[in-house]
Amino acid sequence: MLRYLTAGESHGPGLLTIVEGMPYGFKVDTNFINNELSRRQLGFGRGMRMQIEGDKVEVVSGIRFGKTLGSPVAFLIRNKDWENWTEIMKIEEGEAEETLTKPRPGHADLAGLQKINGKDIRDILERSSARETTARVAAGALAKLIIAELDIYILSHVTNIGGCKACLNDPPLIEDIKKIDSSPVRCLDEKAGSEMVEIIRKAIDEKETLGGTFEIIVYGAPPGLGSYVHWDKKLDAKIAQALMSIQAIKGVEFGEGFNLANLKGSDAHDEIFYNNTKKFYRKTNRAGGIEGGMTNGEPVVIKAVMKPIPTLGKPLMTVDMKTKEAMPAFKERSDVCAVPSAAVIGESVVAIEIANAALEKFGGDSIGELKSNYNSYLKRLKEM
Ligand code: EPS
Repeated sequence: MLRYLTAGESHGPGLLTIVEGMPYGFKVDTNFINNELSRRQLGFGRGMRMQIEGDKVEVVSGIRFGKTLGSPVAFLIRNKDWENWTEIMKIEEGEAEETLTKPRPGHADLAGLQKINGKDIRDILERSSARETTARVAAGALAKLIIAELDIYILSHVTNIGGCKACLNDPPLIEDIKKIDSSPVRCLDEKAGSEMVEIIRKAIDEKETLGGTFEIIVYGAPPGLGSYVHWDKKLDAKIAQALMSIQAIKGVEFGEGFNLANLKGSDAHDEIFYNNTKKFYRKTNRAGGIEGGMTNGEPVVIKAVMKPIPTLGKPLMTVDMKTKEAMPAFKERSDVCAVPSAAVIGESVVAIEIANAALEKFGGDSIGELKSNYNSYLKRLKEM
């Protein structure tokens, strides 16, 4: 099992992640990890911060001669912006010159201060910031190395920004990733992509923000990952939790998802077929590749919705914590739309859950052991 922990404040010295449970012998190319980090930084609608940062990992432990040792892998990602925040985010004893006391509706600000009996919203926002997801994408890159060895691949693409929807005849395939990444909004439908850019431009002018939806597809997962036995091992539940933990994500669905409410039983499921080459298969994938908390051998199809970022250029009304007077929330530099980045983060956290389910089922302390266990499982499936 992969266990990971992230640390780091948005404007502190940097972010850290420790990933425990990576088996021995995985080749780790830091260029691949850094490329994942830069994919997370892309997207039209990001704020000035993304022009300051150029996220890169420094390997602190767990890798020798380019391969994992089986010990915890630790990465440090420095915040370039730190040099501009050394006073506000000073580590040594001291006091803030200015405290933030006007909580932004939609952020962790108010409930966070209430929770810790705090006085300065900065003590909350520095950690609740989505900057933290950088460390998760670094961890997700390791998970992608595990699943790639099992021929499992994952993609994400943006399906809606601010009500502008992508229209695709067929679901994207792994070979479409380059094209998706080259769109300024990571949308495979070029026409919708251009419209999305325009509505983001309009939102910038109007000092607004926009949310949207993205889809994640996992190709190549064998049947049987996850569990029909334990509530906390059901794969759809684990994936939903992982996605819901990404800042600003408000909903997750699998396959037909909420549309299942509109369908009859006979239209809601996927009939089972068999032939000698494909073995057991379906002609439809309304379940989104998961039945009974386990993969069923079809692509895993997940959608998630991100709310519009709550830091607004024209702030919503709030109450000053000090004076209790009604006034506009504080504002600071932020993004206008980060759905394309959220999709990449979604890929990373889903990759971690799939890798975990695979490690749980196939085990192995080394890459060789994992693969041989996996291959014997595939062989057995073929014989069924
Ligand atoms: C964020 C606010 C912005 C975003 C940030 C998340 O940062 P800043 O306040 O420095 O302008 O750009 O995202 C990142 C820094 C990142 O790497 O994704 C927030 O409040 O959540």
